[in-house]
Order: sequence, then C-alpha cells, then structure tokens
Amino acid sequence: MSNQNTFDAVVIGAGFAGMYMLHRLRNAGFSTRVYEKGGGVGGAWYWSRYPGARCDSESIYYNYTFSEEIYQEWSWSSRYPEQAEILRYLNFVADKLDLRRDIQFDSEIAGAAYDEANNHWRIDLKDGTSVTAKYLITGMGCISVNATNIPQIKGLDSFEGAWYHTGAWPHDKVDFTGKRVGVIGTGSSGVQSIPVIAQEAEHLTVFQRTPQYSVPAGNHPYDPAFIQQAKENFSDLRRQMHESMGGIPVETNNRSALDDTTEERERIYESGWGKGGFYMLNAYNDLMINEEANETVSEFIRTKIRDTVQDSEVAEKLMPTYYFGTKRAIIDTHYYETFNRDNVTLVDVRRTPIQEVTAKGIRTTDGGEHELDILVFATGYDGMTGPLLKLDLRGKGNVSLREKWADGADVKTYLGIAMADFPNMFMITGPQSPSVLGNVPVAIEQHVEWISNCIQHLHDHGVETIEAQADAQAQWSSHCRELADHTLYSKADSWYTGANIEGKPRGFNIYLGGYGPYNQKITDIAAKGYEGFSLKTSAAV
Ligand code: NA7
Repeated sequence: MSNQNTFDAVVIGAGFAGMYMLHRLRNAGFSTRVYEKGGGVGGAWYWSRYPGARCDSESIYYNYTFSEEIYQEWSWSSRYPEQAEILRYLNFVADKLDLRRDIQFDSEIAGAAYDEANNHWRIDLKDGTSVTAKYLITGMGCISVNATNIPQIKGLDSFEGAWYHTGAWPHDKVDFTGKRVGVIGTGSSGVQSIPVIAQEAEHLTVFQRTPQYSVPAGNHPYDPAFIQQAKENFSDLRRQMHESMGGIPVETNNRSALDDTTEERERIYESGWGKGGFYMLNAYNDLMINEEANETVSEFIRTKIRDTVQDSEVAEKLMPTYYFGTKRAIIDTHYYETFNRDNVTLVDVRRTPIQEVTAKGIRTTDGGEHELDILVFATGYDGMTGPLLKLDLRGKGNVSLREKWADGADVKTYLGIAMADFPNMFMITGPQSPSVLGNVPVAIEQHVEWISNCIQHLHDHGVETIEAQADAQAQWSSHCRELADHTLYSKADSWYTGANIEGKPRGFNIYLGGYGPYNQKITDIAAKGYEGFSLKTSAAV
C-alpha cells in the first residue's frame, strides 16, 4: 500500500459494495482507496460470525453477476450459504481481482468534509490521519457494524459473564457447552442462532420483545447438476435478476388472496411453506397492501406455530400479531421446534420487561433473576440512516448530515444515491434506494455500475462537481413516502421504520418500486444528462 494521500475516489467499506466499486473505478483508471474497519474483506459477513449465521437469499443469486468468469469458477455448497462460505467467496473474489492492495484494513473513518475551495473531500480516519479525494463513496450498507444496536440496559457493566452482539461476533469460536446462555432478540440473527445455541448450551433463555413470523428455510445441499444448470443459464439469470422486483427471479401470482376460496389459499400457502424461503410473500399480489389479504397468510403461519409448539402457553407467547412481511421476513431451521426442548425457556419481555442486568444475569420486572454465563445481543442495528450518521459527514458550508437528518424520520436523498449540499458524494444503496427489500448484491451492482459510469461521464466531459438538486431530492423523497403509504410496510414497528431504536423517530426510507423499475429509472436519468443533478465544469465552479 502506497503512502499516497490524494485519490480520485475514496470508498468506505470493503463488503460486496466497496469491493466492486474499487474494481470498477480502478479498471477505469481512477486512483481509488478503500478504507475498511475490519481486518479483511466481507463487510457484514466479516463481522456476523454468530452460530447459525446464514444468508436468506438463495446462494445461486447471492453473488456478483458482473463477471461471468467469477460466476463460473465459484460453486456454492447449499441453498442458503453459511457466513463462513460467503466470506470465503468474497475472499476468492478479492484474490481474483487483486483488490487488497488498494484496501486499507483496520482503518475506521471518523468523518469527511467537503472542501469547497478545492472541490474535494477531506476524509478523516480515527487514527488522526487524513486523505483527500475528488469523490467520496459510502459502501457501509443499510446495516453495519458501526451501527449495532446495543440497548442501554442498566447494569450491563456489572455482568460477570461474557456478552456479545451478533453483528460484532468474536473470531474465536464461543463455546456454549455447559453454559447458561441468554439471547435478547428474535429477528433473523436471533432466529438463526437460537436453535444452534440451544443444542450446545446447558440452558438457553430467549428474551423476546416481538414474536416473529418465520418460515422454514428448506435448506439443503445443492445438487451439482442444479449448479451446472444455473451456470449454463448465466446470462439469462443475470438479466432476470436485474429486471426483477427484488433481485431474484420469482413468479408472482397475479391474484388477490381474497379471490380464492379458503381451501385454495391453504393449498397455495402450504406449497409455499413446503418450498421454504420467501415464496409465501409472493403467494398473492396483495399481501403487502391489503390488511385482510395479509391476515390470511399471517393466520396460516400462526396455525403452524400452534401445531409445532407443544406447550400451548409457550405457543401463545410466540404468536405474532403484526402484518406478515412488514418486518424483514425471516426463514429458519427448526426455530419454533426449539421451544419444545427442555433446556429452553422463553421470556416475554413485553409482559415482564428486562429491569436490569445483574452480576449473575438478567432481572425482569416480575422479580425473577435469570442466571446467565453468556449474554447474546441479537438486537440488530440502527438501520438505513444509522451507518451514515455514525460518521461526521459535512457537505457544502460545513453543513452536517447529523443536523440535516436530526429528526431521523423521512430523510431526503435523491434516488438513495446522492444528496443536495453533498457534491461528489455517492451512497451505494443509501436510504431511499430499494436495496434492503431484496437480494442486496444485485442492488449493489446496479448502484456501483451507475456511480462508476457517472464518474466516467464527469471525467469525459470535464465536469468538476455533481450535486443533487434540492427539488429533485424533495420529489424523490415524497415519491418514496407515497409508495410506502400504499403498503402495510410503513405501518409496522420494524428496523425499516426506525421503531427498533429507542428515541428514533419513525420514518420510512426505502424505495418500494422494485429493483428492475428502479434500475430503469436511474438509467434513464443518466441518459437524460443526469436529470435532477447540477453538473458544473471547471470554468463554472
Ligand atoms: P433485527 O431484525 O432488527 O432484530 C432485532 C431483534 O432484537 C428484534 O427481535 C427486536 O425486537 C429485538 N430488540 C431490539 N432491541 C431490543 C430491546 N431493547 N429489548 C428487547 N429486544 C430488543 O436484527 P437482526 O440482527 O436479527 O437482523 C438484521 C438484518 O440482518 C435482518 O433484517 C436481515 O436483513 C439480516 P423488536 O422486533 O424490535 O421488538
């Protein structure tokens, strides 16, 4: 790594996003440096080493598609890849593209400020050093290790056992054998880790705030013939993924759930349940917009929970009431079954909230003390805006992003890519992009390709600065809100709306128009000379 301190572009984060961004910009001849907090590539997959960690997109889709060579060379072992396998994949890509020489690891960014006099960004690292770059590109994603949610529970400092957050898991294996373990949280991380920890621990206590709908993953090893077929269909697969609504080609049933008889609906839901994965979300076209339609699938899953969990009191505690799919949908391997084990206790912290962490464990408001040796926070992230707000980002006139987004509710971005007052800054899958509601690597590719094409265009046309126009940004943000208001998503208490973080005002910062239509939209905007952006040449700035 050179001691260079001026670059064409600085990219924050070496996960799926930062790695591809580096590859594209470097190939186009732009000097680029990636800063990464971790000691290796992988982003969330570098940090989330908790037991049972897996991706919930099917592996033949959960990869880069920009390079047919990479797609042909790599073979996934199972339908839903484990964290370790995804990390191996990303390391394979980093080797293949020789990315590491331009990534500075173990380096955390503190903030960045736009210098108007020189038209560049000054990027400050936590170690006190600074570099400058013409373009600043954030690649931390919608959830990031810099924005883990660790609830402020009284007494945590006094806990004599060990505690961990699923999204910042130690690299050495945590041994649960013979231990009394507590898990707080039942989102994807909790639902994945609980069955695995239960098998190892002497006793597991699950502290549940919101009961969840979870559908069996139906994970299984891949048949080599299936992988071969995917490889042979690579071009079609890539096209279908990028044109689809969520980065995975799925057939949507174009009927309302209310148009079918109860028996027909049950048959369709049963088939989705059996296939595993997210198919049930697409069982009908109105599950995410019509409360009555949604209730049919929600009740189907509740019945499955009642049928699975033997103790009816425990089953009732596990009964979700929100609209299925409005929190990030979860898939599992033996989640509900785990509550039939003798060594597992479920504590409903809505009925008996956590009062404090004591030296020995967790005390709930009913006076009970749950003795623990290990406490696991599967409590998620300050998502969407959190990863950006953890940085001290300052645009034109030293305007601070934290001040701009101080109320944390609906924020303003243009296309989830750029912001007014922050010239020459791009966000890969920022707030108000569609990424989080789908198979994220596809959304990342769309953004990275758009951003690198944009930078090439600016270079070719002698453009010094690009900045989102305030009115275009306002229109985009209200468009995102209008789409959300037609759905049930914005009604849920979820990390999509910010309801998971104490004191964070409710917003909804995801574009719900789907990956394919979104990609078409941003492509058209570029073709129209970057409509909604102000481009200034050297003479004009
Ligand atoms: P999630 O999905 O945000 O889940 C976090 C869980 O932690 C969820 O059950 C929360 O309950 C619970 N939580 C959060 N704060 C508390 C407090 N203070 N007390 C008790 N329980 C709490 O995070 P994950 O890491 O599981 O998954 C994140 C994403 O990674 C996921 O969406 C996939 O995209 C992959 P709540 O539901 O807020 O009541």
